[in-house]
Amino acid sequence: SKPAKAVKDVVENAAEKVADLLTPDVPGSPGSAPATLEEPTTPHDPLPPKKEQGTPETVTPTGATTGVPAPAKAQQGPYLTTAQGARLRDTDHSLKAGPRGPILMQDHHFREKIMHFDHERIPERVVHARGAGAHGVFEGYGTAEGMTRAGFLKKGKKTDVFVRFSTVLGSRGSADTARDTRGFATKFYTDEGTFDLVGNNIPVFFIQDGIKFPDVIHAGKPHPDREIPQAQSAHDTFWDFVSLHTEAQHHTMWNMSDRGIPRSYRTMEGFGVHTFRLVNAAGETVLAKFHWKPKLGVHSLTWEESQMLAGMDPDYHRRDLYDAIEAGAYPEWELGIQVFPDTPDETFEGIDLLDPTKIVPEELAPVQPIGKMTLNRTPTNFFAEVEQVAFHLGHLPPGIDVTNDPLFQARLFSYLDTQITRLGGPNFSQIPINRPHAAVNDMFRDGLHQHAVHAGVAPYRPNSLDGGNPFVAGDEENAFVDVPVKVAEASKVRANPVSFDDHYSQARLFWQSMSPVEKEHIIRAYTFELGKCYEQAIKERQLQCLANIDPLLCQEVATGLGLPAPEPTVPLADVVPSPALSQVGKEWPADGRIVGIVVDDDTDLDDVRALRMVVFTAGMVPLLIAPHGGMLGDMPVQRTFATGRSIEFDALLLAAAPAPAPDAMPARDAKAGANGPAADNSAAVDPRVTLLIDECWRHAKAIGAWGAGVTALKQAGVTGTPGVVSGDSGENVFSDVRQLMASHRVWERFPASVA
Ligand code: HDE
Repeated sequence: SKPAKAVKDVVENAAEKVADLLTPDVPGSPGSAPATLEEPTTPHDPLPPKKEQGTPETVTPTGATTGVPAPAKAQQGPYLTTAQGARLRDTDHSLKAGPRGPILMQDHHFREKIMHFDHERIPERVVHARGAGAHGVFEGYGTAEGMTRAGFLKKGKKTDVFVRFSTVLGSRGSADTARDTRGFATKFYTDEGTFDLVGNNIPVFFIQDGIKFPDVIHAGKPHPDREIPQAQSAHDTFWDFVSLHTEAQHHTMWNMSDRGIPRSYRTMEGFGVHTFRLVNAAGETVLAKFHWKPKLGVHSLTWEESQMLAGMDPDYHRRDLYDAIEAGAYPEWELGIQVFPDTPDETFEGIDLLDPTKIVPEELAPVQPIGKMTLNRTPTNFFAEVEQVAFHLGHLPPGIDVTNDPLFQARLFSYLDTQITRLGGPNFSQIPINRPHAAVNDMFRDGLHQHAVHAGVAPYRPNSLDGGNPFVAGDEENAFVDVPVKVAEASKVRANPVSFDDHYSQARLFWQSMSPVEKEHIIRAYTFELGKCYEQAIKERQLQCLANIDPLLCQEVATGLGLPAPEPTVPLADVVPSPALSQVGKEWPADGRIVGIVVDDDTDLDDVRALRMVVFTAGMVPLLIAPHGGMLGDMPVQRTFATGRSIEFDALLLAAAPAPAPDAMPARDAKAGANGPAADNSAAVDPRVTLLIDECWRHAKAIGAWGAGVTALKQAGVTGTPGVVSGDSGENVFSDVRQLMASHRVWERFPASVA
């Protein structure tokens, strides 16, 4: 056993280190604090045990305490113990009858350890199983004060948040970059009760009535016989459903667009989808749709990148989120609302606000910013926080209320219900990540996993035994307002309003709003997905839907499938394109982007050192890629030609043209890309570097070179093509590359075949 002094020293040192770790680093508006950005994957010592293993929500980052008593500590003291706290001297050997066994039934430590392990897993979410989460803070701008009484939107008010991003269809272990809708669920721990904004990165949904939800999900999930394909919509049952339930065509169009393969969670928009009702202190109401606008702009992967990532780094989005936060490049979104008058017909400019398959173009109702969210803390324990977080649309603070959107109404049932199975009973709001930061006094008692020790004898109202406690609140005490909306006098029916019958006009609006390169991507996506279907009738039915959206789109996909393009069966809607829907043609900050720098032992290190500082100062993360690992002078090599692959980098800089190493892949003759000029093979460059350039070129990333690096560009045959720059120093080249990165990609490299 260790001498007590040594143990004490270890614990105290660890506590100090943890205190350093827990002190939030300067969040820094990127660019302002270059020193806080660092390559997050540099090998470092294992983290010491946390000083305080109380749950993170006991005291929140903004200093607020939760509304419930401090929870039991998860881990205390330096010694390994049983679950009951008895110190242990051995956990590697079971208690046996002699060294050769058998194991004794009486080994209580063995039984407890294995019993607990056997039950470590809980059911994964029936949808949105794969996700990643982070903590942060929301600050209100005060601009919504006239419209809602919700306190967290008041000017300067700071509220802790926890966000979970997710894919929809895949299992918990599936790849992040599958073509899919992304969940964007935010828990605002407001002083007035938790508000869950459970949105997606796509502003519309597949179905208009929640009763179809099991059906659309059954169609999207793997086939029941073989349980394939995983995390894919490219299969018969999905296209069978969406071509039969044509209301799904608008959402499907978004999925087939670049929105289905985001570059990062940090570059996704978020949408509350449904129309909400806001109510102010005077009881006046407006209808509103919530939007999250990412500071970094909306940006996507290319299809090839997403496929490569699914194999090479299936955790890409999760890693990107956590690396960015750890590097100090805190992701930010502005929360905005589109506001509509609360008229009895609940429409705006002819658009039914209760139809969740419809958007209101931003050009008709601008998104008004009402606050900003910054994600600044990664989870301490993934299971405890990301897996156990439970969102529910009915978690609403005073000032925000529901509408009669039939999808919204169905969700109000589903989210509470699903947690009973997933989290094992009705007390999941007592799990630390789910605890409100407002005081809770709910009269709910007992049930599985009850953690509270409720005092008092009268959990009912009114009572005379507990002093009348709890009391009900009125307007003065900021009670929740169920807006007394009139309900139409009507018969019970299973039917939709007539306005829900238009299934194509907005899919057409989306298509017509895309730039040529985005249209090209959509065509390729439909052609790929339908090409993966076996049933001819399904392909034909979906082509009919495309014909009803846009004949050109239909024709292009039909050609790819080798099928005739049908004529439209509905009149084509006359739509006014919405430029806000396109991701191309705008400029954005490139904070937290990754810049790969190819160097070798002959490279001028002073130049590279200066370049790294400039990249840091620009708020980006430079990664040195060299033929071997270890150090290059005083700088760490972060990727080698064996471990670095193009998909990780947003831009590539070359300071070297390293000769082929013995372990390199065989060289190829000429540039493989269909649109690139022929390669110059006069200088032999390591083919892995050529591949790096080739892929970055194909994926329309900015590429720059100086010195020997220019030879590598020549060898790859990309010199003189759009977005490939050279200069006389790293700094010089980076200033051009930085400009190119503002547009996210060098779009000219995609020669689109459609106008
Ligand atoms: Fe969900 N959805 N959903 N959904 N949803 C769930 O709740 C459901 C819908 C969304 O990170 C489940 O706790 C129904 C629209 C997100 O924990 C479940 C309907 C939108 C998440 C459920 C919808 C969403 C979920 C599964 C149709 C965007 C992940 C686990 C009426 C506005 C939340 C859980 C997280 C999760 C039901 C439609 C977003 C089964 C019945 C529309 C982001 O309750």
